[in-house]
Amino acid sequence: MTRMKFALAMTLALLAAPAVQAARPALQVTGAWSRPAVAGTTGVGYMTLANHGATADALVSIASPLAARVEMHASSMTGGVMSMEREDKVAVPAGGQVVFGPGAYHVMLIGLKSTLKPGDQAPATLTFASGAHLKVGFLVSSGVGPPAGLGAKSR
Ligand SMILES: [Cu+2]
Repeated sequence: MTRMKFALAMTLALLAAPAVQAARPALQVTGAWSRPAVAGTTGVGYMTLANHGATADALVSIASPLAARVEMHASSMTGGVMSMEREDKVAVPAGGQVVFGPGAYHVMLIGLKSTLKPGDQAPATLTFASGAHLKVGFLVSSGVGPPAGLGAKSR
């Protein structure tokens, strides 16, 4: 009887373990959105990137089947002029988060192979310095702001 209860408890523990891990991965993307853009032009992507793990990581590359090339950019204001620069990597501190939003870090989908229409999901794969990969879908808004109800933090 006791032996059987133990076996059952072990089975339940083993079944539960992967579910717990899947519910809270170390790296997580939330509020990923994009703006409408015509094929052949450049699209933009915004998101919040969180690192729940105890080890610092960095986003080092992004690829999308919808774009010829994807870059990480940082916007900055210098002398009243907004400019942007390509970043080779974006650090995501342990237990911290990085916000990609208008006027800050953003993802550039260069050479769009198809038009991004409101309601579309632009798929991309994020690659981190640790070797981790994350799949993300940038939900295309109907205007300049994030899609309604997305809960994207755009700052
Ligand atoms: Cu840019």
